[in-house]
Amino acid sequence: MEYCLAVDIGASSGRVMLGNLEDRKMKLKEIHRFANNLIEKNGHFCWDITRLFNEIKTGIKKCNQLGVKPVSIGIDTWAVDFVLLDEHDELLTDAVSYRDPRTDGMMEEVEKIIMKERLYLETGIQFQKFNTIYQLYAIKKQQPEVLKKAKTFLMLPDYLHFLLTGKKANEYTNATSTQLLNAFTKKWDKEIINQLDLNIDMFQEIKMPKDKLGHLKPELVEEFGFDLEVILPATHDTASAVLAVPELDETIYISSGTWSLIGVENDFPICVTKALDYNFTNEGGMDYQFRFLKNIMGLWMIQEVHRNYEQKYSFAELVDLSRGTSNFSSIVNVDDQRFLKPENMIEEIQNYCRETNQQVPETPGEVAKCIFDSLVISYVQAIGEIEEIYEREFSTINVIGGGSQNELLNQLIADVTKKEVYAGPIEATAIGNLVVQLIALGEIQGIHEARSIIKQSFEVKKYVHHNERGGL
Ligand code: LFR
Repeated sequence: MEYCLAVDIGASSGRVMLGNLEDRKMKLKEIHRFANNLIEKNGHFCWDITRLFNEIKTGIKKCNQLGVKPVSIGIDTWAVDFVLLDEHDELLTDAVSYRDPRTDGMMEEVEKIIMKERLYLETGIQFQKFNTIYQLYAIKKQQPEVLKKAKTFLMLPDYLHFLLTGKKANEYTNATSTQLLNAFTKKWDKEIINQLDLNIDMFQEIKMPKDKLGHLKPELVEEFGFDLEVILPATHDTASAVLAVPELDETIYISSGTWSLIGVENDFPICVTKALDYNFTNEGGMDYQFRFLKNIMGLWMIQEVHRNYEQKYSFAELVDLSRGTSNFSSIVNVDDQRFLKPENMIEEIQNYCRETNQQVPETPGEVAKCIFDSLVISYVQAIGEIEEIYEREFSTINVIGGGSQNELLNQLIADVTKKEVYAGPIEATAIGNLVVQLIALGEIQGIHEARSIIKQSFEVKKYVHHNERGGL
């Protein structure tokens, strides 16, 4: 019975989870949890990557107190963000966040060089102004000397794995989110990279989930008192999360966290015009599956509101307060870029309502209701687009991730879509991360078996629509 460590870092918190199989059921124990947030550094919004690495080390050391020696570790985070290293493998850049405005206008600049349609046909990736391609182009325009010195490009989980092992690689699922990987060859798209005059040599070999990257550096083995092998999970958190959807055949998933990722799984990328028009992406997954999905602004909005109210109300209280405002019905377009990183989310929502001649939310309950209702409207629209492209209806929706604990939202989704909603597992991302390590270790035979083990191991709640309500 092997123990593995899954490190899952999201935009608002990270956790180190210890996992193993017992009687063909998966056991999961959170051994360390830490906060994550944006910090302002050198004029940019950044992630505190040094602190995050120290938190990972703290988590690993906790195994000693528990008397457990795991054999492997894998790290996942959000996508698109990266660091550049110089010839001495020192950081040339901060870990700038995708919410930083440095990419403003970059999508338009890149479009002058590569036609949108072509970029989509080659990469299958949606157009988001924060994609790696636009972040790299921003560096090229704003700090050309940095790009000239860059010898290594690593996405954030790649960099954290490098700090553990000293080994460099670009993991496939995360690399697809750069919009620089060819969806068909599954390799770096040299033509696109050359056309943008980016140094092709800084990109590393693409490695797949399940590949073994290497063992810990000797100094870390000494510090922890035991060795670990880095087994690459799907390092893009959404790729890991979707692996943990218990049954995918008939269902639309919503990976619900800071973002809501809504879509279906496929054997091939879908790059038809409609998919481009609706801005759906085809992100790479385990075993070369594709996640055809759409990014919806997600719980980020309520997380920011929670922060703006100076944590005076818990998330559960905001949900409860929203229940008492049934007459309030203003809606915002959650996908409007103004909500990506506004100075103050409450004021941004209020201004939107004012500008669109709707009732302005004043109380915390009204603000929360406006967010939840608006999210559900956006889900319904995305589901309609998926069904239109697939020319079929899906009967169920599986909500996974931290957001699947929001019962109000789950019920609302069921009421409005009239589909059955299954909620859970909550720790989908860590579970998906772990199963890949367990597959690599030969403890699970493949993703099909993994999904059936997950189904037997974790609670999934069912929501059916209330006919009498049926709508917002
Ligand atoms: C979710 C996620 C999304 C990605 C966004 C930015 O955590 O990874 O999949 O589009 O963050 O990286």
